Amino acid sequence: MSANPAYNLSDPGTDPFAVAEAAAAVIRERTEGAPHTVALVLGSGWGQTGDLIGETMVRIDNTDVPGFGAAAVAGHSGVMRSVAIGDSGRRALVYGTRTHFYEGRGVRAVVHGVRTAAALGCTTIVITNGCGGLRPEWAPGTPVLIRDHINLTAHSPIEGANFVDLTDVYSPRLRALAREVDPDLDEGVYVQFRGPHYETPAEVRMAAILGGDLVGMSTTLEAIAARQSGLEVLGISLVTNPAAGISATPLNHEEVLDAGRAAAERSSRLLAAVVSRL
Ligand code: 8IG
Repeated sequence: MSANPAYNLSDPGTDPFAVAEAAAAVIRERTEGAPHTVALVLGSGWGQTGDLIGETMVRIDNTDVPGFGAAAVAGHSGVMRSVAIGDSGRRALVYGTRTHFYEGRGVRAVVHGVRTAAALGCTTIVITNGCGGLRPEWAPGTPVLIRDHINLTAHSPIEGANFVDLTDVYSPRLRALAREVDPDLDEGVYVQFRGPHYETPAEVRMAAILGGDLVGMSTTLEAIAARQSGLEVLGISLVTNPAAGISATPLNHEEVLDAGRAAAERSSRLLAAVVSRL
């Protein structure tokens, strides 16, 4: 189905919102019209959240859904799941993987999951990531609420003269709700770099001067698209490493993955508790 040329997001003649509608139609059919109220994009370290929210009712291969490619990174799941939110009768759509801007497949592919969630009828999107931390007190494994962002990709998911307000991208209401679940949660400003390389120490110092607290390679483009579609956004980062130059040792992808795994349970529990209260 995703091979249908009408659903090719990289063709400028394609309407990305029409592809999102087609994707939502497939998900609706596979889930027999179940009411999805929230979608979650699970980044590094957040993978257990789906199981903690509730029972997985339906699994759908990304390749069966218009506009979704197969997983680009080995070990990332190319499957989306419809998960029961406890026994509320509501469902969460849980994406096991995301398209990163650095993959070069275009911004439309990066935000397609967000637009599909909106087309499906979700009113909230939870965007998570693993990232580098600029505050030395954030040990690897610390979850941090995203208060605001700085988009250093020099791109936007919005096409044409469409001036979307970004005053409160990361919902103050949802941040307050998360802090009810965990009053110790810190907040920070997330800076998206293009990647896929990590920053130099000078770039990390720049991010700090600009007002950043967290550095990563995702999230901001997705959050902008979410606001365009009217979704309420909750953003949470898992600090998996001190950003380059913040600690004395160089970054190592294996260490980053280990820290994510070690912290996964606490952060995933926290997020599942927040979703149950949405
Ligand atoms: I996990 O230190 C993870 N992702 N840009 N910098 C950037 N992305 C990251 C980092 C980091 N850690």
